[in-house]
Amino acid sequence: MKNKPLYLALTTVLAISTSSSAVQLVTENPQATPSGPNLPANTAAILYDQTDNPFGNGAPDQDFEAAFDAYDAFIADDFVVPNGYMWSIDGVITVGTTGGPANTVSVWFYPDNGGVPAATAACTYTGLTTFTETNGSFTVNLPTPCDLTGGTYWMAFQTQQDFAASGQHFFSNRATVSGNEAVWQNPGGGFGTSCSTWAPAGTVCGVGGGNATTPYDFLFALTGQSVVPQIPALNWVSLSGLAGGLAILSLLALRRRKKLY
Ligand SMILES: [Ca+2]
Ligand SMILES: [Ca+2]
Repeated sequence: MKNKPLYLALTTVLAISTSSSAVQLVTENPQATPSGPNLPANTAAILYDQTDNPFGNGAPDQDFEAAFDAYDAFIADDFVVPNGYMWSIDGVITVGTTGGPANTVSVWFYPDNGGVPAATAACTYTGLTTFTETNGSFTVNLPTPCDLTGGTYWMAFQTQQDFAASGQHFFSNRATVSGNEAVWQNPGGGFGTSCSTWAPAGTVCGVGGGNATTPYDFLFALTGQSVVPQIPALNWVSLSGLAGGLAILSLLALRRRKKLY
């Protein structure tokens, strides 16, 4: 008991130290209440929405400055484009919490590979500044749409903000799981989890307040247009061209037969 005040004093000194080796980055943000989501008034523009049932926690999804590169992490969650349709995605709405504003954000759309994102993205948008932020929740406008045909895809997301200036950013969790459980990765291993590649965020990586039994998703929505790809209509010019071609082929076949007899 005698040593306790000294121990407390030492931990206080370590906690307030500004050297990068003493800073403790964390894998969850349980106290924070997210702002948003900032869904557009035009509901016809919303292609996909899983911004309901907040879990009350969040996982790190941040590209830190060089001193903390080992902590760079990504989140991803899945959605389904119905067969027979093409989604032209022009925006992403996210819900999160943060210590300060982001410099840029990055968005990727990956095809599915057995319940995790595939190795190669279908669309990549890095270092975007085309967004509005409300305390860690983003409305991102993609500079060019991402066109996806029917199938399962993953939206991956990362903010870029320096810990020294803006602390940590966390992507807020959703208690309900749609499709696959959301995934997370920390390639540099700074957070000390087993997830150097994509793995279920809650039940495997244990970030965002997750544990071994409770899966969760992330809160996000997609905007854009859903279209049914059309086969080009035949017009009179193409029809008459086709008829002319068939007539010439028939004539040639007839002449060939006459020569044979
Ligand atoms: Ca970094
Ligand atoms: Ca999901």
